[in-house]
Amino acid sequence: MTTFNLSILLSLAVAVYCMPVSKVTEQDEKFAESYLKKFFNLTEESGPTVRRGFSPVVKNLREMQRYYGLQITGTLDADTIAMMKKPRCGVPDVSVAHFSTFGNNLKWQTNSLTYRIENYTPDMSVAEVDDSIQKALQVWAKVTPLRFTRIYSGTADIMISFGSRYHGDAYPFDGPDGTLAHAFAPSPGIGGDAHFDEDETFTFRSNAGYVLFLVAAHEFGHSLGLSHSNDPGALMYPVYSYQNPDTFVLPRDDVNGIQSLYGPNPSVDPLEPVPTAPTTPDACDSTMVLDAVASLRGEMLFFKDSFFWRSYPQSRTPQQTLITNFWPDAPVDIDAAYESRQLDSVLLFKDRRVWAFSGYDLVSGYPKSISSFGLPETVNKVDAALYDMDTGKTLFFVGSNYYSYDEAKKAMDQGFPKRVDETFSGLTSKVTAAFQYRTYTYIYSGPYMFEYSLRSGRLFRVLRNSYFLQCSRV
Ligand SMILES: [Ca+2]
Ligand SMILES: [Ca+2]
Ligand SMILES: [Ca+2]
Ligand SMILES: [Zn+2]
Ligand SMILES: [Zn+2]
Repeated sequence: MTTFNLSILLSLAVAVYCMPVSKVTEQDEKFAESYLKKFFNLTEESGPTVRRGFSPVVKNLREMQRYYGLQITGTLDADTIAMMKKPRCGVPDVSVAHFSTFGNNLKWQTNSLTYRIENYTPDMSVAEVDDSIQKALQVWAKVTPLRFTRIYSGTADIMISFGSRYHGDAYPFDGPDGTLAHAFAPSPGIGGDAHFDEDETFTFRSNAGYVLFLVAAHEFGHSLGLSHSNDPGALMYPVYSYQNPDTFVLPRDDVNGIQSLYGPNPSVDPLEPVPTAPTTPDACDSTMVLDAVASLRGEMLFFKDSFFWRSYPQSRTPQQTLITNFWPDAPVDIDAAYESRQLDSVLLFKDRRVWAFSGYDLVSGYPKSISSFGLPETVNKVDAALYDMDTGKTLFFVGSNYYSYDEAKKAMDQGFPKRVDETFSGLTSKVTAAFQYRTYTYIYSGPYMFEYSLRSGRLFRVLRNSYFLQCSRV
């Protein structure tokens, strides 16, 4: 019999990129080992190491790093530990593609399912729990023929309960954070059931705890037969991230997953507008226009919609993540970004505002108005920003002009704005993003990237955005 342990690991997200290369403690090693055991099927009786560098731990560690798009080092580096400590669901991460199911077409044989809420959390009112659970099931009902009926006694297909530590199954919870909840794949008995860790603080819609609706909608995906997805935009991604429950729309990857099991909803009113399922930006889309690009401590950050890719110099596959997973207070769909050496921060621009983040934290005093840089009131948004390491100046691109800001003097330079094509030859349309990398200046215009030497003004090459943002699809 197959039971699936979906414990959710939630823990404080520690700063990832800004962390100095910290020493891995013995505690971290133990933590990592139990993480790999839980989620990457590391078995205890894996036997002695046969070949150096290919011990079961290293193999599982590499698998985990590949799954999350981390740099595949096979060692417990700071990024890997930080990812392991993020709040997540406890179902093992077995898929190497986007959505996945539990295999053998494990699904309910009927479209009419019952659910029962066995007990309540004191964190929320009864009405709020009822509403969260009902809405979480409707997420799936909207896109499938599945229908859910609530019962108040007896055994339902989906039994829902809150409990802490040992709570009657083989998968005890772990106290605050770490595991948030777990659910069981479709089958009689415990199959379909969803358990929530009472040691967490659940909320109706606030980010001051874990939004029950979001956790429950994810767990019900398991109750209905979905396993985890490695699409960072998917509801079935193992790591918890906050979203506003009022505007939540089930992402395309999850819709594809659940419809592969149950088919589409036959009773959709063709006249009723259906919100478009959000899709995750695809590095393999050669027509994609990036929102912004910035360097950060030798890494490259590529922003698009609610996501960014983070590229390590030595890694071939950039890691894609939600912007808010990294910086909960950050805007999405940003206009421009740059790294300020002076502030030791990354600055994100959207409309007339700018945010500065040092590590995971919003720098105090931000967000500010872009006029704090001396940009005129008539500028409604910055199209791109570029920090020039040689001169310590930041260039702000606005329409066909650009401004130069002196980071040390904290003042706009005289003689600006200038026309972009005065300095950057060959650029015929608007600048959409810009950054410097290894002494070259890269100016994006739509899906094209122009490589310059800023000092000589010489244009070297015209490239596609796939030059740095590599498409990893085989
Ligand atoms: Ca059941
Ligand atoms: Ca927990
Ligand atoms: Ca832009
Ligand atoms: Zn899960
Ligand atoms: Zn349980």
